[in-house]
Amino acid sequence: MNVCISELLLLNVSFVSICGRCWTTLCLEVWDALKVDLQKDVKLILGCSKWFSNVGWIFTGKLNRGLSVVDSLKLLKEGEDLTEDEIFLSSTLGWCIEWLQAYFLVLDDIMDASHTRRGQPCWFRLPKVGMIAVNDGILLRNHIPRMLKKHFRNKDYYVDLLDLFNEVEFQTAHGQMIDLITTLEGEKDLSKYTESLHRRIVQYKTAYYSFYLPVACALLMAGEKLENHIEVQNILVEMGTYFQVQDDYLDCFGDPETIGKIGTDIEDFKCSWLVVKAFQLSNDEQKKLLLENYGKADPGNVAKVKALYHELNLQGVFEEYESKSYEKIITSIEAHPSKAVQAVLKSFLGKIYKRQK
Ligand code: GPP
Ligand code: MG
Ligand code: MG
Ligand code: MG
Repeated sequence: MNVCISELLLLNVSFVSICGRCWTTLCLEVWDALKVDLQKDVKLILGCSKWFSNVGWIFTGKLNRGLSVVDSLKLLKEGEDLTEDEIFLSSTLGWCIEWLQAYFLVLDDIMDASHTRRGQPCWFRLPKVGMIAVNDGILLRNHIPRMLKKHFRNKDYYVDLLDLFNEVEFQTAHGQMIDLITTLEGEKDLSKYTESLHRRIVQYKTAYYSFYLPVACALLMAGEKLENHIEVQNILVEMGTYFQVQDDYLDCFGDPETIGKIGTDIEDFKCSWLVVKAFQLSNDEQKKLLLENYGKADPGNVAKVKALYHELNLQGVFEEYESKSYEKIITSIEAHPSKAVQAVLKSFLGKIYKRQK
C-alpha cells in the first residue's frame, strides 16, 4: 500500500482547507498512521506485505465519500475549528469508507465483467491476480472493523458506528443482488425495467454507502443519535439516487478517459436509467429494436442501442432530469430546520451536481 505524495496530488482531490491545512496532507498523515497498523497485521499473518503493496490504486479515486466525513463534521460544528483528534478520527472514518468502496469495486468489476477502473485495468484483469481479487476484496473489507476497533472502541458511539457500517453493507449487498438477478439469462424482459425497480436497485446498491454513510459518521462524531435524523437520510438517499442516474448516464455518454472506466451496462443487460427511459419513450418498432439488441456483447448490437438512445434524445431527457432532481433536493434541504445540516447537505450536493466523472 505504498503511495507517494505525487500520486495523491495527481488525483484531482478537492483541496478543502481545514484549520489552514490542506486535505491532501491531512489524508496522507492519517493514512500513514493507519498503514502502520494494517501492515503490522499483514506481516504478522503472512510474513510479508508484498502482495498488499499492489493496491495503491485505491487512492486514485475522487475520495468524495471519505472527504465528506471531515467536511460534514466541520459544518456540523458551525465553523468552529476541529481539534487535532477530531481531524484524525474523521479522516480515519473517511478512509474506512474509501476502503469499503474499494472492496465493493473490486468485486463489482468481476460481477459486471468490467474492463477498466480508475484508468487502469480492473484489479481482477491483471494476469497475476485473476480470482485472487475475490479474496483481496474480502481482505479490504476486513480491515474496516480493525481500524474502527483500534481508534473508536472507547467512544460511546462505537456500537452505533459498527452497527452503521454493518447495516450499510447489508443494504448495499442486497441492492447489488437485485442489480444482478434482474439481468438473469432466460428472464430477459425489458417491460420489468420500470422506474420503481430502478429506484429500488440504486437506493440500495449506491445511495446508502455513498451518501448516507459519510454524513451519518459525522453525525455520530458530533454526538447525534441517528434515529433523530431520518429526514437527513431521506434527502441523502434522494441525492444518491441522482448520483447513480448520473453513473448510468456516464456509462454510455461519458468519456472513458475522464470517468476512468469503459461502460458495460448495455452488454450486461443492466436495469440502467437509460434503458428504463428508452423503453418508456419507444414506439413498438423501437421497443423491438431494443429487445433484439440490448444485453448482447457484440459491438454491432451495442451500437444499435446507442443510436436509439441518440434518436430518443436521452441526453436531453437526462439534462431535464438533472435540473428537476437538483431543484427537488435543494427544496427538501432548505426545508430542514438546522442551518448546519443544510450546509452539510448542500456541500455534498455541490460536489456531484453536473459531474462529468
Ligand atoms: C455501483 O454500481 C454499485 C456498487 C459499486 C456496489 C457494489 C456492491 C457490492 C456488494 C459488490 P455500478 O456497477 O453501476 O458501478 P460502476 O459503474 O462504477 O461499475
Ligand atoms: Mg459495475
Ligand atoms: Mg455493478
Ligand atoms: Mg455504473
